[in-house]
Amino acid sequence: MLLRIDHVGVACHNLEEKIEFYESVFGLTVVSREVNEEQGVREAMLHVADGDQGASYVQLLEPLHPDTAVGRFLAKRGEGVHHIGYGVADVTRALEEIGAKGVRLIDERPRHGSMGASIAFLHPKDVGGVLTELVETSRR
Ligand code: V0V
Ligand code: CO
Repeated sequence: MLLRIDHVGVACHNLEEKIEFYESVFGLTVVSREVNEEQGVREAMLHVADGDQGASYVQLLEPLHPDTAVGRFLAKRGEGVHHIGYGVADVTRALEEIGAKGVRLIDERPRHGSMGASIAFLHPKDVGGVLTELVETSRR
């Protein structure tokens, strides 16, 4: 069901500073920047590699407000890995299959994600403490 790791989401206080860090230390390139009001984030995707099933990225996340998912995470845990996003062929179908196994779905239906993807989150408490995102890449 999981095709690949699409991205690793990293929470940070200052997006521009972290972009500069990943560019200068790892030589990564920003391929997309977006403000996602629904998710409460300003985010950037940095391309890591291409594979048979698609590309993989680091997603840097800065909260739009303290009272958001990433804002609360930063207050509680500080900067670091926030979630893992796995590529799936069909996010609606994956949600049905995973939900039927008793894993709590944060999103019952897909939301808008970075670069036109359809995304949905699974509750970290049911995935061994890992906030898990399903990503169906845009066909465009
Ligand atoms: C919170 N918890 C986490 C966690 N965030 N555990 C692992 N990884 C995380 N990232 C734990 C937290 O320590 C608490 O456990 C418990 O979950 C409840 O957390 P809370 O502090 O009450 O925080 P809430 O109210 O923010 O709820 C947590 C969830 C929330 C995961 C339900 O953050 C959420 O709905 N996240 C999904 C949306 C999201 O993260 N969007 C930002 C990325 P204890 O302390 O009680 O044991 S947007 C994105 O990736 C996009 C757009 C994209 O890829 O395209
Ligand atoms: Co993400």
